[in-house]
Amino acid sequence: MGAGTIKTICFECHSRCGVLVNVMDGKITGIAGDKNHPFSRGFICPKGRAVMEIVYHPDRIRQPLSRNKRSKSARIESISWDQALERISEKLLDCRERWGPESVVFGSGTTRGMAPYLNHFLSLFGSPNFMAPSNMSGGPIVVGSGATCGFTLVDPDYAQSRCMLLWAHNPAESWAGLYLHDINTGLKKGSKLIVVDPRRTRFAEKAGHFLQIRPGTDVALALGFIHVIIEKNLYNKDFVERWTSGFDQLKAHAAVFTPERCAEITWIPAEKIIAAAVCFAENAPACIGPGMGGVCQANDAFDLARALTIISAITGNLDVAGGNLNCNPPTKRRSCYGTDYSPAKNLPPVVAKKKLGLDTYPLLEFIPIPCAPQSVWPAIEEGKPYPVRALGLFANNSVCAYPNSRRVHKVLSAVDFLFAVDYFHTPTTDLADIILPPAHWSERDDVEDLLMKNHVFCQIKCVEPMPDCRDEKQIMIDLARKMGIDSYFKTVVEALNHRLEPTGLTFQKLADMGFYATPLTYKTHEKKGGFKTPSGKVELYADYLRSMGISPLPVFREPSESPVSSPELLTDYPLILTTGGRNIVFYHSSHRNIPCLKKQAPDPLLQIHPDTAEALGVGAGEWVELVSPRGRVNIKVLHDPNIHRQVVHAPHGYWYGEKDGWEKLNINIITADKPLCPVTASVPIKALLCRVEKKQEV
Ligand SMILES: Nc1nc2c(c(=O)[nH]1)N[C@H]1C(S)=C(S)[C@@H](COP(=O)(O)OP(=O)(O)OC[C@H]3O[C@@H](n4cnc5c(=O)[nH]c(N)nc54)[C@H](O)[C@@H]3O)O[C@H]1N2
Ligand SMILES: Nc1nc2c(c(=O)[nH]1)N[C@H]1C(S)=C(S)[C@@H](COP(=O)(O)OP(=O)(O)OC[C@H]3O[C@@H](n4cnc5c(=O)[nH]c(N)nc54)[C@H](O)[C@@H]3O)O[C@H]1N2
Ligand code: SF4
Ligand SMILES: [Mo]
Repeated sequence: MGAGTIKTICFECHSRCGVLVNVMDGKITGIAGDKNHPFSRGFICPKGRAVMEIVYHPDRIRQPLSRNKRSKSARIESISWDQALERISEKLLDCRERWGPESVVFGSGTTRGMAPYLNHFLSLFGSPNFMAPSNMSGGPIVVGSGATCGFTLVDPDYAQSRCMLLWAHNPAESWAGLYLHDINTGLKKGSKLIVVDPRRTRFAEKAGHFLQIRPGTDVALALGFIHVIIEKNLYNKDFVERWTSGFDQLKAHAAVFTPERCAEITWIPAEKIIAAAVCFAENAPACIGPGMGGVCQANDAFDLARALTIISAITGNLDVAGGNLNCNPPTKRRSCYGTDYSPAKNLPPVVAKKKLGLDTYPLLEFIPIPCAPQSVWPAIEEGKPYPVRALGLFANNSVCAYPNSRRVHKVLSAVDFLFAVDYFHTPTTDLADIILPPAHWSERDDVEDLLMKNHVFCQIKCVEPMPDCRDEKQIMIDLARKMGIDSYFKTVVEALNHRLEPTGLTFQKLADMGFYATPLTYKTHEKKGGFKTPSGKVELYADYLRSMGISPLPVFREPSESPVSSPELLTDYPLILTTGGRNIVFYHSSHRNIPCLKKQAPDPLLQIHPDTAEALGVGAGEWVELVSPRGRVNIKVLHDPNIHRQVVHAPHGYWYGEKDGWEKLNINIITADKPLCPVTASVPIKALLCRVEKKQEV
């Protein structure tokens, strides 16, 4: 590993592009995209190219640290790995003894590889509580489409499609490595493109149909699509007859969502809605690309995922080439969120049922996704439904990433014991009792199957970890050993081989191959005689949900804060705020300290129509205050003549480089965190109200 070129995959974001990493004298000296990677095909983005600035950054945490939060000085000290793991071990064992294993929660931010190894540890330790932001990320799609057709909508087959519908999704910034090649292949072959977004994104520019939607009204638009498709007799009769249940109820339900009514709700002209729906229905095979955050951060996220699945179903586009594929990773039950690791599937039912959030969101017992942070906070704040005493956070800057940052800050300050694993200090590690330094992706071996369709990829270590930084899998192995959890993995290779067992490959063999793929299959329902749903059909009307108090049909509900549902707020907060559209140079709150990336987008920019800005007396480039009923943050004005005059957009993840930046620059200071989707606990951070204030001269 001293020198040479290593073919591996980049973990700086979800796309996991194939990369070739040059190494000299045990150090990374260069990186390039790998043209032979089946998805990214040579693409590499600025984050991937920044690998050397990230790995060799002077601020990288390089030793375990301890902080005595209870002492006045709260001084931070270096300690040995043995001391750090001893303290964590003692604390976790003590919590288990005194308050039960469920009083220990492990959390991770967006998936950065550790979910299976953390879940496996929790299963053996006895806690059902793995926390992740799934409720505001892909979770509602998985739950909503799973409840409707038995698989998830997240695998659109763009390259073979004749019509691509990007719904709240801007893959040019968010999934460039994974999807750009396929989308461009589709476009080159003449595929139609429909974009549903309040902002005129790069793909909206190219789209034949751009539906500029009022934030938070997506379910109404989706029901409008269904209405048009049924009214115009454009649905796939054969599929509907054979493979769906409840078509008549759906038809009656959608009947009132006429294009005119949808136009009033969504602010999209009726003719545009009709034209886009007709285009989708007439150009099969057609696929829907649902935004992972765009669709999932709404008060009706479950219903939106259901409605999108229904659009795909009634047009005959489920599980067909060019439609929305039904993919199973080759690692099967050992995949990233596979059931072999899931505490819900491995713990005795009475313990599994204690998973935080299940009392309020019972459907999540059947389609298990991690605990929502907002279901964990009350357990720390008020001991409800039982106390949580220890929290371990892996790759998660909760304070900045999660809505209502002040509350998150309070919660993390209040928990008895917090340990955090991160490359860099953040407002979250600032609250930790113990901080552990992980190996960077270029310094560890791993496998990846999440969102990789029918593929599993190999990530090969390029260089040894910085002295005293450690592969997180090794951290778990060392912790398990200290805690006497004997059945945990003994080596990293054993853990990786375990993941790969269903493929019949060892890690070493996969490393030689780079990746392994099973053949893509279509129309599983025809082979298996049905869909994996209670009725065996696509549940257009899901009768089985009624007993859980959930509407059998997708229902549109106004966002909780909107010109319609809270007109009393409009005088003070006249603008609609949507947050968190991705920028290719950053991953959430990460990368703000990487000079070559920071200089490309140094400040948070508020997209606002120039007329709106002018009426407020604020000019382009001016720092203003963005105010919601929950607080205020500083942000810089960016004129966007293409955004609606009453809508503004603010990016998330800014905090770095300014004292108390997490309170001054971070949009989540003013977002709301009450879960409003009654099924998935999704939080509505894409449709709120706000106002813009000129900054007072000081
Ligand atoms: N560079 C980069 N890439 C990332 C990430 C990152 O932080 N940086 N994060 C990753 C993660 S964890 C996730 S979950 C995904 C998110 O992936 P996506 O959800 O696809 O995120 P975006 O690509 O920003 O697309 C969301 C789009 O929704 C639009 N939008 C906002 N409000 C609404 C609304 O009410 N209705 C509709 N229809 N559209 C709306 C926004 O304008 C935006 O263009 O991105 C992943 N990729
Ligand atoms: N307002 C608003 N807020 C949002 C969103 C939005 O659209 N709008 N999107 C939400 C979504 S979809 C998500 S998924 C969450 C994401 O939430 P998080 O994943 O928590 O995002 P980050 O803020 O990037 O925090 C990740 C931390 O992990 C560290 N890190 C990176 N890689 C590794 C690694 O391999 N190991 C370890 N140990 N550390 C690592 C980084 O240095 C960083 O400090 O944010 C959510 N927050
Ligand atoms: S898009 Fe960029 S950061 Fe994401 S995997 Fe590809 S090169 Fe890495
Ligand atoms: Mo996410």
